[in-house]
Parts: sequence; C-alpha cells; structure tokens
Amino acid sequence: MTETVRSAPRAARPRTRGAKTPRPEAAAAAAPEVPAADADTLVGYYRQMLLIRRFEERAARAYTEAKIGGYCHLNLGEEATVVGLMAALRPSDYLFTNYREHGYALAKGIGADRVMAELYGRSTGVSKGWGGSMHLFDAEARLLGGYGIVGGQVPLAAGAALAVSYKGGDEVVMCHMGDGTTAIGAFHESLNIAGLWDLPVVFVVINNGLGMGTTVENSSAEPELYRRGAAYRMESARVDGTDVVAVRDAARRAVERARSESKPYLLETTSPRLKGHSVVDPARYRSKEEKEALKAADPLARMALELEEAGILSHDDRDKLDAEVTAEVDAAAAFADESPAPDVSTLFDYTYATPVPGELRRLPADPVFGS
Ligand SMILES: Cc1ncc(C[n+]2csc(CCOP(=O)(O)OP(=O)(O)O)c2C)c(N)n1
Ligand SMILES: [Mg+2]
Repeated sequence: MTETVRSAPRAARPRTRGAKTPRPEAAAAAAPEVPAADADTLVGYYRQMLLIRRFEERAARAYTEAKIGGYCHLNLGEEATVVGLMAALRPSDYLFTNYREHGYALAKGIGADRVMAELYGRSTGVSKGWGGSMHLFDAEARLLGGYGIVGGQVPLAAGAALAVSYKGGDEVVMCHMGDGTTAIGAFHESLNIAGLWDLPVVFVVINNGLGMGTTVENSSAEPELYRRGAAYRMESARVDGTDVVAVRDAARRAVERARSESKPYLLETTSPRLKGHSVVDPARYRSKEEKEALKAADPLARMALELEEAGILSHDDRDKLDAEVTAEVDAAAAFADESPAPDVSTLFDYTYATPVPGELRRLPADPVFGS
C-alpha cells in the first residue's frame, strides 16, 4: 500500500542550467527491467534478505569479539526495504546512503567478503580498509558512500544528480537517510535545489520510528515524513517497508519519474529497527511489550510465511537456503580474518586528489601542510 502526494502543477520554470539534452535514452527505456514478482524472483528477494540478516548477525558477533572497531549500525528489520529499493535501480544508477548501509552494499552487488573485510578494517575491503562500517565506497558499483554525519550525504546526492543532468546522462541518483535526518537543514536545502532544478534524484527516508532513542513523534512537527515533499512541490509517497514487492514497485515509480522526466521524488518507507541504534545500544528505552511487538513486524519472518503459504518455498527449502547463505557469510568472515591490514604508507592515498609532499614521513595526527 502506498499513499501518494502529487506535486502541484507549476508555472513554466527554467530547466536545470546544465540539462542541455532532454534525456532521450531514458524516454525509450520505459519497460520495467526487473521481471514481475514470479516465484523465482520472490525466492531471489528472500535469499538476498536472508543474506543481509545473517551478515548483520555475524557482524554483531564479530564486534563483540573485537574483530570490528568503531561504530557499527545494522539493517536488521530493514531487509525488505533494502532489497526492494535496490531491485528498482539499474547497475549504472548511483547510490548515496548513511552509516546503516551494509545491506545496501550487498544488494547493490558487492560481495559479502569485501564488505565484511571493510568492517574488519582490512586492505581487501570495499574501501581498502580505510573506511570501516560507516564508509563503504565502491565507484565501480556506483555506491558513493557511506556517511557518518547525519544528512551529510543529502547535498552530495543532489550534486551528483546535477552532474548527471549536466552531462545529459540517464542515470538516477538514489539517496537514503533515516527519519531523524529530515530535521537537518541540509535535507531541506537539498530538496529545495532538487525541486527547483529538476534533478534526477530519489530521496528515500527510511523511517524506523527512531533517531537513536528519540521517536519521530517527539522530533518532527510533521510525523508523516513523506508530506515534507509538498513544501518543494515534489511528488512523494509512503510505502510499507516490510513488503519487498511494494517497496520495489513504489521505488520503480519514483526512479522512472526521475529517469524519464528528470523530476526528484521523496519516498518514505516504514519498517522496524529490530535492535538498538548501533551494536552497542541495548535499547533500554524500549519496553518489554514494545520489544515483543517487534517480532510480529519482522519482514523476513513475514516473507517466509507468505512463501510457504503460497507453496513457493517449503520449510526444507528455506533451511537449505539458510545453510547456503550462512556458509557464504562464514566464508566472508574467514576471508576478512585472513586479510592483511592496510599499509600505513597508503594512509593519504584516498584522501587527496593530488600527492601530498612528504606524506610518507608523516604520522596520522601530523598536520598535512605543515612546515
Ligand atoms: C550532524 C550529526 N548530528 C548527530 C549525529 C549523531 N547521530 C548519529 S545517528 C543519529 C540518529 C539519526 O537517526 P535517523 O536519521 O533516523 O537514522 P537511523 O539511525 O534511525 O537509521 C544521530 C543523532 C551525527 N552523526 N551527525
Ligand atoms: Mg531512524
């Protein structure tokens, strides 16, 4: 189920300064790229959701074993949202996301081994070990981060959409953020510019009801967050983020509008955060009843039941898939464990576009351009 707010018609407005060509390739590519939700497609989605679940559980365990340092935020409860959103993108589309991102990297096609190795801070990781959990980055997969600053990714995504528009390409930029992010100034500045300049960007608010321990109702004067799009005459919708097909279809509509009409879109998905804000948060601010109720909202359990009732995936098939996925995650953890840490001489390699004089002699805390 989706609720939609359409943008009001507006008087003639200038097109984006850079949008020199009207994106003809996009107009021709209206046919859906992902097959309809047949049995194989559904099992494929379920497998991806299961991979994310097992990967995140493994990451939580590795954190307690001190294999992972720094912050670590998990997608537990958001698996249907993750897979549905990624199923709506083409490989050439760009993705910006926040620090709760492991699942997006996996669903965008990056191997579990390279993602896990990054969490472990190893040189074989997706960001060569220098980024860690919050800063996954892979230009080839068009995953442009991974940001730890709440809202930091939103203006960058608008900028990337301007670049796409300027070059006349038909790629779409998707930008994820949490519900708490919609109260940040950069969110509003970016939506304003995207609306004004007709940028091909889909903003997705992943509403898990909480910004750390603060509820949406306690932090937002408009708790129906998708309605914020109306302030920028941007079409927007809210979708049940525990239903993978509903998310995919809502995201396809948003992506299609961005691709063929170069219009931004604001999509809100709603799903539970099954655990604490990060792996070190025991979520004591949640009552026992609340924690109990979360189990009923688990998207993975819901899909397992639906597939079983539809005669698509039996209990045994599910166990087989689980064993397969668990072996994949085990192998990823072993790969990460065996991989070397990055060499300190590479510390500045991905920080500055141009070489830094004397960089090899400097220690991490030294000023970069000192005497
Ligand atoms: C600018 C800024 N302010 C505060 C923080 C601390 N902080 C990290 S995550 C977070 C909550 C964000 O909540 P939400 O946007 O709903 O995302 P979620 O974690 O629920 O996915 C806060 C306040 C930060 N990282 N950056
Ligand atoms: Mg949140």
